[in-house]
Amino acid sequence: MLYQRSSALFEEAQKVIPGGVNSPVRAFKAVGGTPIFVTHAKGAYLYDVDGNKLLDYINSWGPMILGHAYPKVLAAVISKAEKGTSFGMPTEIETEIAALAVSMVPGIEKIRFVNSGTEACMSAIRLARGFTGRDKFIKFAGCYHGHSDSFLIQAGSGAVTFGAPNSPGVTKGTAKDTLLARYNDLDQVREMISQNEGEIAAIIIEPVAGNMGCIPPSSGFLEGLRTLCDEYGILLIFDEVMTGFRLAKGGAQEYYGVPADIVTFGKIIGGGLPVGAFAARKEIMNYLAPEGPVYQAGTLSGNPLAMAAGLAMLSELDQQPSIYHSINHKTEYLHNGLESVFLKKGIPVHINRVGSMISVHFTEKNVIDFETAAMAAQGASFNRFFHGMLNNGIYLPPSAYESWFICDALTITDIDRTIDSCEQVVKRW
Ligand code: HOZ
Repeated sequence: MLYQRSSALFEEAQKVIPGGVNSPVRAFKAVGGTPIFVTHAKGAYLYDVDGNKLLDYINSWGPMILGHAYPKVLAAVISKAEKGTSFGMPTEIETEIAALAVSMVPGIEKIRFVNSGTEACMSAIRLARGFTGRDKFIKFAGCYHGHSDSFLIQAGSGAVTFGAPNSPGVTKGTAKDTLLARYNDLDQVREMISQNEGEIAAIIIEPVAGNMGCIPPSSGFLEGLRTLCDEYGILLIFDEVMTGFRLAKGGAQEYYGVPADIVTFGKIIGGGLPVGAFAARKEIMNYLAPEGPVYQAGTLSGNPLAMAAGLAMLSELDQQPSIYHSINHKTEYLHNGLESVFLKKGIPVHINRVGSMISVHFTEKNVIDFETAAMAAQGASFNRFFHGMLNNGIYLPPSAYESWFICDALTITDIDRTIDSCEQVVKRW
């Protein structure tokens, strides 16, 4: 495949945009080569400026559960846009989508819309601190909760892809209140809590980690966190930016049957438009301004176009729960197909999968936390695999530290082609 026009556009972009991109992972620095400039997308496919057609396994990093340019989502956005694009005043549709989200997600009674997952997580921590009157929180190495200062401590996703999990610009004062634990290590969390008793406001976690590849919680881990939080008066925050409305209507809380105190959402709740949200029971949410003392605000929060897209997609998921069976089945089919290709060739891989999230780790060991994910990401295997697949028109996340996301527009024929492509790539391994 040729990427001449993408190359030229990348050159131009670098003159006026740092690194030529507006989010680091897109730059292909981790895998090498030229980032691909997209013109449009439909269903499971992306179309680029060089006329290439690519099968998409990132789906805008998660939100395109139904595929790109889904007709009902498009129609909702277009008809809203004709009536004005932003008012900074309340609109009826905000209550409609809030009520729908509250009906779909267990344990939440009120929800506040913001503009991104970063904002949602940052606000959730502030709310937890305000509610408990405590300053510290626990996060897990390799989990990524957006780029607000206190989360950029051993962060996953782009931060670790480029070897900067602790960003300059985060002050020591800020960093001291972020306690760092190993994913899937309940004993360490227990110890940390006892060393900081009465000081920890919250534990924030991606219930399925998706920013160090896909890593499932080990059996009993989420339940154990719940118990510890109850015991010590700590709020449990599930960052469901990737898992919310994707693993199940009610996200990871429903999928694992473990309730959180605060849940955060991102791109998915806006159907792919710039939206985030955080939600909890009334007792907690009523701490938020203007009802309570914890401040949070934004002109574009609850933006009508974003709410229209989110409402259209959530309604579709609510009315057609068979979608979950379908995307999970497709992901399992992909998992089995890829695994048998690698196995036949004797290439050591561990494929992690939960629902419609999946990632291939080139390693003999189970990938259960940041350390094992980082070990698997070393070496050239992922990059070779990425470029081999790309040459065959299959677009995977351009980093070993990112989960792949399956959309329902993907067909079994598409997946068979993906597995065939994998077979061709490993033939030349
Ligand atoms: N860090 C995001 C995924 N985990 C990537 C965002 C983007 O480049 O769009």
